[in-house]
Amino acid sequence: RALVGELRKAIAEEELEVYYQPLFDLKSKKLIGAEALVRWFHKERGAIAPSVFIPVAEEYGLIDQLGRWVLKTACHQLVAWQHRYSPDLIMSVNVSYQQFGRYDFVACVRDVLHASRISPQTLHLEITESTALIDLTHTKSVLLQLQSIGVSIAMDDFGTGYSSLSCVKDLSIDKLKIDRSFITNISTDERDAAIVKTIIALSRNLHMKVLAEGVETPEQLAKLAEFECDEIQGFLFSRPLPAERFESQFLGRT
Ligand code: G
Ligand code: G
Ligand code: MN
Ligand code: NA
Repeated sequence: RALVGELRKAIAEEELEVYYQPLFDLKSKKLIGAEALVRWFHKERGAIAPSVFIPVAEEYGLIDQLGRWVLKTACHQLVAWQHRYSPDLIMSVNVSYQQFGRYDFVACVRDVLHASRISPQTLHLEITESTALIDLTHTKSVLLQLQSIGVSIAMDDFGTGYSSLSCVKDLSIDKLKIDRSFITNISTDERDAAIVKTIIALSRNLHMKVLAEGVETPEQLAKLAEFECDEIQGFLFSRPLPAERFESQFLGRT
């Protein structure tokens, strides 16, 4: 596909941009940090969605380079914000299965931490259940290595995989990010509400943090408060924003 060549060029010429979506503590409503989300603004075609180009990058072996660039960019942004605003701010970065599967992934994370000088405790890496289950032995080892450095692991899109419970049984996970498909109807569908409540209880019992993704309405937020979810993210608070807008909107006024 022609898109591959263009993507290769976009990565090389840094035509990509990292956007940031705020993460909040539900109880205190305080900003915790951000999730880094890559964006591609093509000169002629305009914005190309990650759901279009991430799979292309994965298929054609570009995701490792792209992922490293996002990680590096997000960590450098974080260190600037930590200096200016608060040393406790965290950055959550998505990791694709191909990046995660590489023998030098931990070394790459270590390099980026070293270069940016952020405290490892403020970096969270998001992996999906399907990534985790490709090679459980590898996953266990990588998670332990990352956690021994101090990096936290979040299970992204939690609940949508084929063996969500096996993941939390066998792996050391710091945070569950409840997939937004469970949040959408939480205030109207008792079954969805029961599932979310149960995932929150699961997190508590296994000493994991829990975040609800895709919060779009005050009604959903009220349910999540009732269930005592720890953290929230979604369009109700903000869409992913370019760094400058994130800063002026969520950090500038602290
Ligand atoms: O931001 P948006 O909702 O359009 O993202 C669509 C998908 O692309 C999501 O599944 C998200 O996790 C993924 N995505 C966004 N940024 C990155 C990134 O930097 N690396 C990887 N691997 N996936 C990303
Ligand atoms: O797969 P992952 O959870 O990393 O995907 C994150 C994506 O979800 C982001 O690209 C972001 O654009 C999208 N997203 C974030 N909040 C909301 C929301 O409240 N509603 C919807 N529909 N999408 C959201
Ligand atoms: Mn994510
Ligand atoms: Na998700």
